[in-house]
Amino acid sequence: MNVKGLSEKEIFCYLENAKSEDTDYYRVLSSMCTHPHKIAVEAHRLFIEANLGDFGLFAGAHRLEKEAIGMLGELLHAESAEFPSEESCGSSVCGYLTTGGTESNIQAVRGMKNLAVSEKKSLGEISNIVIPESAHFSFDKVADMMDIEVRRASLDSKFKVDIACVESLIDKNTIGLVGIAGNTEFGQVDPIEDLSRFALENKLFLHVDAAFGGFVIPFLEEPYSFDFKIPGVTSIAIDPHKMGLSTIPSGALLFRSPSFLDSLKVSTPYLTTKAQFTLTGTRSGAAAAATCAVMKYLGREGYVKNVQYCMRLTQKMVEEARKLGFELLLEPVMNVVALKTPDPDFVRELLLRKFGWNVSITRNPRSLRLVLMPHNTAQDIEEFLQDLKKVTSEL
Ligand code: 0PR
Repeated sequence: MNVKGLSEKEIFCYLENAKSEDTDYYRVLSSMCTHPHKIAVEAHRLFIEANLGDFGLFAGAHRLEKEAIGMLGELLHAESAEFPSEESCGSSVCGYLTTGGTESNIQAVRGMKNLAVSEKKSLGEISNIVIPESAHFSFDKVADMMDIEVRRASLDSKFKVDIACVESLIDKNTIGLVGIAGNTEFGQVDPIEDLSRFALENKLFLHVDAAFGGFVIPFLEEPYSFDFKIPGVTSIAIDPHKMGLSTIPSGALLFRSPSFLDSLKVSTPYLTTKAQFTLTGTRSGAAAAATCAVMKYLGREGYVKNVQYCMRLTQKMVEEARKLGFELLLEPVMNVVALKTPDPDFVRELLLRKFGWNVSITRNPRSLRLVLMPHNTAQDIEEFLQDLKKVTSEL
């Protein structure tokens, strides 16, 4: 650290210099985050010091968190959703705002584990959960952090989890299943109703990772069934900082039953509240304000427009790529396109080096993965496909 402080001018010059190294999402086709909505940015600024880790001191920010949870619960077809009171939240769906999908997934599995232990479900042996092979790498962290075996079920030809494989992996130590509503690489939705049936038959928990799809699927022309309407679903992760247009860090975790949150509680003797069930201590009240504000501002209609825009771009990408002779791994379900090319890793490198495009890659099979977000434009797609054609014709 420098001994003497720098001037304001020097600091901002330094910051602007650093900022110029960021992409500003120009030619970014690899991100599931985007520019936050301007209303979210303003709300975030207004609540910049609010700490939801000690929400007794920040009653206003906490009220906004509760409202956001209520709106998210409604979106996900919970009968009603609450941030639980000190005692508990009765019988309704409840939850809290997390830092994102990773925290939500970790906490969902931690809840399963704590409840299974209290119900003495796995008798001293290592418990396991069954997740799709396409699950986000946050589940690798779950495996690493908790004494839980993470079993991966293979995918079918449409990149949904293979239901027969899930069934074959369930045994007496299985405590829960995970389904993904909008998987990271393909944008595909797992058969949540089938998973729900297994969960109910075998008395297992079922977590749905809708970190990306949660703000897409409900606004599609033909929405898929993935949420609390399905009886076996016990928890859902949904991220306002992805397609919800809120600021980072904004995730959310909702549980069907308050017993999950109870199982995550630790006592907090010197705070304004008696107990905490969140993973982090200090939490951003700014992100909660941003999420509540942008959801209220856009309303259902605003999110429908956002998803329609991204789906139009997706359609354009698909149609024009096909005209140029490219094939797809699957018909896009949401705004994620998996494009077959020869040597996708090399194509990705050339696209970046020669033309400044950021694209990513699906793992199995390898293909170009393109996420069409609100920061992308129709012109981007035309330019991208021209550049892709040049790169692949040189191979
Ligand atoms: N679950 C799913 C289905 C996800 O797609 C992601 C993130 C997570 C959980 C984890 O969410 P957090 O990163 O909020 O903890 N999916 C993207 C990914 O990791 C996120 C992303 C965002 C990647 C912006 C790149 C990027 O520029 O691939």
